[in-house]
Amino acid sequence: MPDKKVIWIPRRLSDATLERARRDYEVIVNEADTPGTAEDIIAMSQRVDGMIPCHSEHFSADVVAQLDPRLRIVANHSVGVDHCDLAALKAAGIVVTNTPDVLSDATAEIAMLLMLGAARHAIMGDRIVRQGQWDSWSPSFMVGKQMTGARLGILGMGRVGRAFAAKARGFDMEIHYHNRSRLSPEDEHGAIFHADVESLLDVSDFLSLHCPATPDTINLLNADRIARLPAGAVVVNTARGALIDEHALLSAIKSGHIAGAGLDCFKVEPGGNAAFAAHENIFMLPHIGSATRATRDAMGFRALGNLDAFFAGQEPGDRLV
Ligand code: 8YV
Repeated sequence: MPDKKVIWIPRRLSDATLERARRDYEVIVNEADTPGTAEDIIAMSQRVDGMIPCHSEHFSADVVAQLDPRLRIVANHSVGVDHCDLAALKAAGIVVTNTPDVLSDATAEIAMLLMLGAARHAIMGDRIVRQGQWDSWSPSFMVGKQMTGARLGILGMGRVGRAFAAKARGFDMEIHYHNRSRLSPEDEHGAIFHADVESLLDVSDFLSLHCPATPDTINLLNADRIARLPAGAVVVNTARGALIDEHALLSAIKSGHIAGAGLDCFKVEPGGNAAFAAHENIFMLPHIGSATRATRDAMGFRALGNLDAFFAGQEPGDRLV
């Protein structure tokens, strides 16, 4: 029996994932569950053959340049890989994988929660009842924005965008989307394609972002684009904080042009944006889109499956570089 490969797991992954990892590998786990620093990543590269990082471990070009050649694979426990400089990792000959598919439904569920919560004043309503401030009722009390029949714009129609569209169809929403390439009619399920972002924004009573953070998508939703949204639109982001110009969003919330926002991700994480806190029509969550038991197990298993394939001399199913 050959020696087990050594892997580093910098965050506390699900119990089932750790159990399987320990069965098949010699595992170094950061039991403290603190984000791995650049120094940690560089030091660990001398001790391990593979790593299963989360989006909290940053493989910048500078870090990659200092990695020991022992490290051969970074099997991410995430679908997004904006924390990895893929070009640098490729140049260093390190294989990189991610965990697509398995988190699409959980993330789409959180997008739906955020959309409903922002549209129907979930934060204010909860606060009023919870704090014993519910002392009157009237037909004009806490009137929100109806989703049923409204136009939903989906920016980025990849796996999560499509899972979200499927859920939104249950709300009888009219689905519009923009994507780098148009989907096949079978995948569109009647959704209306927009060849450019601007034309999508013009019709998005609700807008949900589902595209990756890349140099091209930073501040994709800027002041000019927010201005194009119909008055009273609701904006949802479960993708990456980098996609939104937060100052522009805040101005549009203050002016009332944007009726509400549902945000699971922020420019600064962890932490978020303190300036949003004064606005109860911004419904915020701390980056928990994929945080369900089933999905955490599936993500861990997907990452391990990629490691298993690589160390067996096969092509990992989710290889990016
Ligand atoms: C994960 C995510 O929780 O997979 C992603 O890209 O943003 C999240 O759903 C996180 O990245 C886990 O590492």
